[in-house]
Amino acid sequence: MTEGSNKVGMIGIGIAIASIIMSGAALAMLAGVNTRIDTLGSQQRAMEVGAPGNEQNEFYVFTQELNADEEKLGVPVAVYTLTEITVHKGDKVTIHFYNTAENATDRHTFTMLDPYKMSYDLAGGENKTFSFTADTVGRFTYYCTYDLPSMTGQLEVLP
Ligand SMILES: [Cu+2]
Repeated sequence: MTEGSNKVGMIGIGIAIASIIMSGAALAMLAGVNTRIDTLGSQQRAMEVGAPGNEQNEFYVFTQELNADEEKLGVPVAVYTLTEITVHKGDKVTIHFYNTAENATDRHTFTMLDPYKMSYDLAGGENKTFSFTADTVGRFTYYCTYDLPSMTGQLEVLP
């Protein structure tokens, strides 16, 4: 919950995030290195295309404060830059999680409940890389314990 000085940069990013929310197509494009597959099966899977320099199933998640008055809105205005992560069962998923806040006291977490139980709690300026195996199919929410109900994302594990 930054009250800091980097608001100018946040306006642009806030607009970008709003655009993403408004455009499902853009969201799908930014969802990670994996192309979203609606139809399942190994033939479809072979069509997945990654971005140059990225390993498959490797994702970068940054924290971001929207340029909005938290008090006035009555809801936390922190979000994750990546709110959809789509992988397949058996994939090794690697996440690079960055708390971009300038003040160390502005903490954010990347937290999931069972079956992907984990919680990484970072001070402002910290980052953490972690991996796990996507061994359970389904849709699972990741969230920040400090900024509920708004700071959430979805991990989708396809068969
Ligand atoms: Cu947070």
